[in-house]
Amino acid sequence: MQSQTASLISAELRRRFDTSSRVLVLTGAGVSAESGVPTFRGGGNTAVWKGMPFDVISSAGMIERDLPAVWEWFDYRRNLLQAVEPNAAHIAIARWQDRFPDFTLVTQNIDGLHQKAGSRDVVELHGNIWRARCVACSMTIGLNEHRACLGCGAHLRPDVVLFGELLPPGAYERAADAASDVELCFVVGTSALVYPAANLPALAKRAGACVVEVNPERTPLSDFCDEVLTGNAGDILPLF
Ligand code: BJW
Repeated sequence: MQSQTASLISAELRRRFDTSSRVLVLTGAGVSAESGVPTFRGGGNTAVWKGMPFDVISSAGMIERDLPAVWEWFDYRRNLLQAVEPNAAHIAIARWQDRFPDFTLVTQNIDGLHQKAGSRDVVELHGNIWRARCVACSMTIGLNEHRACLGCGAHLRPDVVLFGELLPPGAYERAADAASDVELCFVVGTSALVYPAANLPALAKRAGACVVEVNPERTPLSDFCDEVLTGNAGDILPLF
């Protein structure tokens, strides 16, 4: 383990990790891959649903066009998630929150696995599959089998952010504020293709942070990062 650490993590990154106070971690689907949750791009089983690519079924227009199909797609995924546990990457990140005086975890994931691993106060940019939201009054509630809002009776929809929809009020602002004032920024398991989440590493870099990518594949961010740790998050993050 010691020699693996030595070869993968540079002395400079080790120093940054040991001395930074303000740290931000941005995660994407890849952080849950080792728990068995399929990613959106680059493999997995959920990229197509009944012949529809995920960026069609997970797009704003589908709520008006076919809300039952949207529920069916998210029910299917929620069922898969029921049996899934956090992996070593989620657990390492959850430990970091007590290690750094100022720690922000921002996730694009809707699976709730960071919270299940013990992370608190997670900034969820794309919502959460375990909640529903009223299409009329936007009240956010737990799932109920009637799929009707307890406040106004209108239809419920999954509380997730589809393509072309706005992020939850305040979520990006909170993430951007934190990113604009960090010393160290980890970008873990994201293809960095979806905005505005993909802007956050640039904000961190502009603030003078060391930006570290953890991913088995290269992404559009790789050349811009100060350190690229190539491999699975569950292997790499526990090395810190
Ligand atoms: C591992 C690993 C292991 C594997 N360890 N790594 C600027 C330019 C162009 C377009 C836009 C722009 N700004 C906004 C837009 C439009 C759009 C957008 O970004 N489009 C791009 C695709 C071009 N953005 C939006 O619509 C957003 N809203 C918005 O901006 O509102 C303002 C607005 C409104 C109207 C019009 C225009 C603007 C909302 C985005 C919502 C994204 N929603 C989804 C679906 C959520 C619901 C669902 O789950 O179905 O969120 S899309 C999907 O992608 C999901 C993810 O959170 C998101 C990001 O994916 P992620 O996490 O990066 O996963 P993958 O699969 O792409 O990558 C996995 C990575 O893990 C890979 O790199 C692997 O190598 C790696 N990996 N195993 C570590 N073991």
